[in-house]
This record gives sequence, structure tokens and C-alpha cells, in this order.
Amino acid sequence: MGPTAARTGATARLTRRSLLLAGCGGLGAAALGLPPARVTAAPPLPVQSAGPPPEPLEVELVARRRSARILPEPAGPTPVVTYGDDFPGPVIRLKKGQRLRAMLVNELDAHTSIHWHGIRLPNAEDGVPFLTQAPVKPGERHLYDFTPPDSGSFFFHTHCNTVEMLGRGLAGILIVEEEGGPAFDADLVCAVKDWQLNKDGSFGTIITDRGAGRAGTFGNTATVNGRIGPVFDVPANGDVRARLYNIDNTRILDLRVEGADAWIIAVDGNPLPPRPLDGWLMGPAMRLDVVFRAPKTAGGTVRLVNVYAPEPRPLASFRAVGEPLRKPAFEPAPLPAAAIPEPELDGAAAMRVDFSATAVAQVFDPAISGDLPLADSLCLSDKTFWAVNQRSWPEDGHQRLPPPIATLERGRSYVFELANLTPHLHPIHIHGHTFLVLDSDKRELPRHHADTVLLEPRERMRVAIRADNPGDWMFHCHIIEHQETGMMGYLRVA
Ligand SMILES: [Cu+2]
Repeated sequence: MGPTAARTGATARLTRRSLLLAGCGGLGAAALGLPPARVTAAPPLPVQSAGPPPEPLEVELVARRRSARILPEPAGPTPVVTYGDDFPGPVIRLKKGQRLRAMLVNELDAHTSIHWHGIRLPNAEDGVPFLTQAPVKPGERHLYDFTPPDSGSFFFHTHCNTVEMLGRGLAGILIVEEEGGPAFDADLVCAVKDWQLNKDGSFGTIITDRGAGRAGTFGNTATVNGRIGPVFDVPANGDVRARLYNIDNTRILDLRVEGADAWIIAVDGNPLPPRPLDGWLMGPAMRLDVVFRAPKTAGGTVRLVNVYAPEPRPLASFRAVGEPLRKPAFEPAPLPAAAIPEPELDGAAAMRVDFSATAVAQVFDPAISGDLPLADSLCLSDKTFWAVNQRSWPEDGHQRLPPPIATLERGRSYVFELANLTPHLHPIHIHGHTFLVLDSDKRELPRHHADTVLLEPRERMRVAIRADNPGDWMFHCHIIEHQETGMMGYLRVA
């Protein structure tokens, strides 16, 4: 019960330390859940509110091909690409206000970078090759150094050759713990990802033109934390916080907790007034923090199920263990409110952003891209199917940056009308800022913060930001095949 233990165990004592992530192995030795990042020398944590901010957390993330057990025997292990021995991993937990110094070590045979998804960080730390940093070449190291301003459930992943590299597992978890707020008896990470595997455990085809031009190429092996149908032990009658992540490249999820009343308490790490978990669609990269009361009786179980499928698909279960905790009646309490700068909606500039299919699939021109191997470029596919405001990202070659979608005036507020002109769903993600979601022309949405919003077919959604973070910020679909075949652009805040 790794992340649960992390509340009370080693990583609850986060101070300065280094993570040792060398070595090969399966997807973690722990039988259940995810173990916390392995640490050395963990002196006791000073009380947060009484003293100076905690010392920086230092981690080393070694991007490398590893071998993992996903399918049971007689299948062989799967040749994943990860930052450590666990998937998703490691789980980095920071206190609010704590600085992270993460050294990326590239032991791959292609360049790489790390994007810190959902974090409002300085542009130079955002991890987009060619746009915010030079790609980290094989054998090189690169230090990311920032202090996340917000608490919440975030993650990190490669932003290079993402279809294949994220498809093979190059992602980890970043949790920033809030100060104050309700106590939980368990705090779990449940990261949902499908893998496209052959029967022998090797990878099948991760991207197809047919998938890239439609809803995406789906995996065939559903997992939570890299395991098929894991069972999480939780304290009987305890309040369980489950951080639900969709870290799949493609699949849309509608998660439910069967057997308990589950409440959403945060979206993309951003608190909102508790509301029942009932039909909140999650596109790739989206997260929900939910809370539910575990069964009273030891051995009782509840199930995590994806109902966005022809048949509901059980993904994991939670099993009550131990003497039942003595608790008052279950009532989900809100998390402390986020401190994201409020856009000034009066006088905000309005801007429309169209997400569409390209009129004609354009064949990628190697004469423009030069002789850079495809695996070393921003984009895996040689075609474009998608566009943002009628432009497809790779049309001018991957290293020749297109002009920004728009240049935003620093400090000014903007209301974007995101218009999905296609019959497919698109989770639209902004870097460096957090959307205030205002409304949709198709459904009722509570006003809430998110870094990724799911546009349903033909839907128009209004979102606002205060453009307070200078730099060039990616703005793209997070169905990775869509992103890498054209549905990608960037906003310049200057
Ligand atoms: Cu898309």
C-alpha cells in the first residue's frame, strides 16, 4: 500500500535527500500500490507551519529501457521505458512550498525531456524540446529546479517522441501536499493506463494512421499502477483518498467506485466543492482526487470501474483490512482552496481556438525536417491529421517552430472559446497556466480549475486564464497521437 504508507512512512519525513533509481526490475517489488520514492537519509521533518520552508528535495530520474512484468506468465516481461523501477514512478511527494531539484539522466538512445504536467512553473523548466530547452541528448543530464506554487496531484512525463515513450511508460507522479485540510486514513495513487501488448509481453503497434486520424490507437491491457486488477488494502471504515490519474495515451475514462459513495474533491489537483463521482469524463492526462469511506468489515471490497466502455471494466479493488476505525458519519470535506490567480472576466480579451481535422492529410516532408531521425524528433508520425486554428504543428518541420497561436499580453486576462469542430473527443492541455473553466454549450459544468479540459464532439467550452507567466507555452490535445499529428501549438505570453 505504497502511497498510503507514504502518508505515514518514509516520505512523510521529506527533507533533503537523494533518490536512488538505478537498477532493473519489474514494475516494483511492492505487492500493492506504489512504493514511495526510495530515499536515503531522511531526518525528521520540521513542523511546516512553525519554521522555514522545507529543504529542497533532490531526486535523480534515470530514463532507461527496463524490463517489467505486466502480463502473467507464461508471457515474458515487457520492455518498458521508465524513470525507475516502478510504474508510474517514482512517486515524488513535496510539501507545499518545497523546492524540487530533479536531475534527468538520459540513458536512452534518443533525446528526451521532462514536462511537469499541471505545474505553473518558470518557462525554462517546462520541458518542451526546442521550445523551452534544448533536448537532452543520449548520455546527457539536465537539472529541473522549481518550487510548485500549488498543491495537488500532478505528474511528469517525457515530451519527446511521446506516443512511443509515454506509451512504453515514461511517466512518474508528483504530489504536492496541501497545508491543513481534512485528514485521510489512506492516500493512494491509482494511475490508469492501457498497454498495447502481444501475447508474449512484447509491445504491439502503439500508433496506427487509422487510430491517429480517429479516436487514437487503443491498448489492449488495462492496468492500474502497471498491474492488472490490483487490490489495494485500506483501513476498514477509513476515509480513503484515491488520486485517480488517466495516464493513458488515448483512452477516455468514466471512473466509478462501486460499493461506496465516492466524492470528487479535486480536478487536476485543484480543489472544488465535493461533488459525487458520477459521470466526470477523464481524457488522457486528467486527474480526479476522490474520497470514499471503506467498508466497515474487514475483507469487504469496493471496486474501481471504468464505465466508458461497452461493458463496465473493473480496474482495481479496495479491500478493507484491520479493526474498523471509529469515525463519525461519512461526510466529504473540501480541500483548502487553490491560490491560482483569478482571471478578471470583466474586460478580459476573448479569443477563439478551433480544434479541427486537417482538410487533407499532409505527408510529412523529410526535405524540410532534414535528416534528423524520426525517433529523435518531436513527432513520431509522418502525417498530420489535426489542426489548431487551421495550422498543423509539423507542417514546417519539427525543429522550425511555427509562430505562436497567439501572443498574450502579460498580466492580462483572456477568455478562450475552445471549439471542437470534429466528431472526436479532445482533452486540451495548457502549459504554465491553469484554466478557470467557465461553461460549455453542451453540458452543465461547475466552475472549476483544470489544466486539461475534455472537449466532447462539436462542443464549445469557455475557459479563462490570467496570462501571468511569461514564455512560450504549449497548448495541445493530450491524445498523444492527435498531438503528434498536428493538434499542437503554443501561446506566447510576453
Ligand atoms: Cu485530440
